[in-house]
Amino acid sequence: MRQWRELVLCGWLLANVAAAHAQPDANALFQEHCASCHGGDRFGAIGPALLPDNLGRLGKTGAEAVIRGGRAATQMQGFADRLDDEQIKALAAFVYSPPDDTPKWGEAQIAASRILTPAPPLDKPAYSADPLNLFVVVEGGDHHVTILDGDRFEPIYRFASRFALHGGPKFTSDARYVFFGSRDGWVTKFDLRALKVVAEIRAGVNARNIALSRDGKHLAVANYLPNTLVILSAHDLSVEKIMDAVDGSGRPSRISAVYQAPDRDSFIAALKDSPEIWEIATSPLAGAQYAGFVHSHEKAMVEALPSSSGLFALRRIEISEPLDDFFFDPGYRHLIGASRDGGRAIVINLNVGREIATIPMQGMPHLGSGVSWEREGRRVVAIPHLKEGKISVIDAGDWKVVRTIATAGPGYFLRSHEDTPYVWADSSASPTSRDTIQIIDKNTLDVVRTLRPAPGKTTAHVEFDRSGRHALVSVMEKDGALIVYDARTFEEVKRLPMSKPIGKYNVYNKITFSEGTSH
Ligand code: DHE
Repeated sequence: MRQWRELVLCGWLLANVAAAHAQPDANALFQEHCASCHGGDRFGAIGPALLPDNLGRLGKTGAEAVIRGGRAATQMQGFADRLDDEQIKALAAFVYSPPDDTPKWGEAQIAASRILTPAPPLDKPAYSADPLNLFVVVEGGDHHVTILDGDRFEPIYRFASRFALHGGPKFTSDARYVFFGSRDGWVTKFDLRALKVVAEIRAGVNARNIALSRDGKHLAVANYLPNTLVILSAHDLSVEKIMDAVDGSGRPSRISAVYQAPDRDSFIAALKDSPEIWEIATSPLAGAQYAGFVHSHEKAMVEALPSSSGLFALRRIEISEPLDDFFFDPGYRHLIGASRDGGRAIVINLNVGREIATIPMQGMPHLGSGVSWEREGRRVVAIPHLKEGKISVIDAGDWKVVRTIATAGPGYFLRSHEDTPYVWADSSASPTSRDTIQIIDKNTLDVVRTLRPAPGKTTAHVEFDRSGRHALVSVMEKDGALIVYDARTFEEVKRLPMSKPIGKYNVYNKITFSEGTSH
């Protein structure tokens, strides 16, 4: 009897020790604690999608910190009182694992997500500031957007955005509306006159960015998940077309970004996994011309979609390798894309649909951040590098490197304006000088001033006001700031506290497609 009791006790002890060392069931924990906000499939609900691509740079340690302590100013509460360290680690690893199923996010799901909240009619703006000199500031720290008066540098409105907006917002040419895209695929239409969100829709599960057609009628959304390019009506965000991202030989691909090419009346999309670029007509006339643009061997690749009218006709441009991150010359005749290995840039003439030059550019050029101007009678393009402390200045006529300017460190963004003699550059990709902004003379190409607005803090992304007289710089930290500089004297004019202001966009510079800013 005693022996039998000892055996039972021993078995009980062993089972408990084993249980104590068993790996926590991350999926069960997720369903219990997270699914109600983030969706049982992790594709997002009232909370953001929790998939590796959506979480991006947060990292597993960052994810653990959020699960443990929550996220300030959001509904995300901390779980430190309910979950132990091992369970938190298991959950962080789980959200960084690929999903079992490819998300189904087709027309029905997209359409069902649409929310319309029209603003009452207004004759004039709900504020006294110059509507063309507003800044739209995306604050990534607590996922808000601030609308800033660009003359007084005072916030006039602040609202909660979707989680993790990415890429530049896109403005209608009359400055009335601005569109935002989030990494979770949400598109938001905001009325800049009424200061109100008027429509939202979720166009994908993991999106990259958005683009608006020249006539302001169509909005394209580039998706990683699923592999689609979604075209929405810019009027009410209803679905106009879903294009499966499949290359000319039938292989599926992610779309890494979509750009507006107003002078061509088209969208240009980069395929992430295929050596192919898409041009999609945003007017019937542009689409009808595609057959004329291409060489005879390319004709078969021009697909008239969805009708003979030519609207949304697709033109495939075959290239030698997949390219990311595009810069377009003024007029949108040429596109420059970065090679994956970061060692060169490739120039494509969009009219003839073929590569015309290769520019050796070591150190991962960040072409999307290029700016251009006239220098000594020639158009030049300046490009920062993400892996080397330098800026390449290229002649846009012969595609030769005119000068390589040494900087304090690798950086993300460049900015200028027609009415300033300078280009402003950051070194935010540098571990040692990420707090440094350098100002370069557009004529001599010399660095004329180095600023450290907030020593030790990541400082990046500049945007000029409408007149080019002020430059606004972001201290990209949670307890960050927007700093207004006099663009002639480089003196600080004002410092506004903000929550990681990752980007700011001046309405006038955007709608006029200023050569000194991104499009
Ligand atoms: Fe961006 C624009 C791609 C990481 C902030 N970023 C863009 C665009 C592309 C791009 C293709 C142009 C789209 C547009 O404006 O319509 N970004 C990528 C990446 O592939 C990369 C390296 C990795 C990724 O996770 O996607 C990347 N980007 C970042 C960041 O980590 C940044 C600094 C902070 C963040 O919150 O994501 C960041 N990207 C930005 C900003 C713009 C942008 C602020 C708009 C710049 C502008 O002035 O227009």
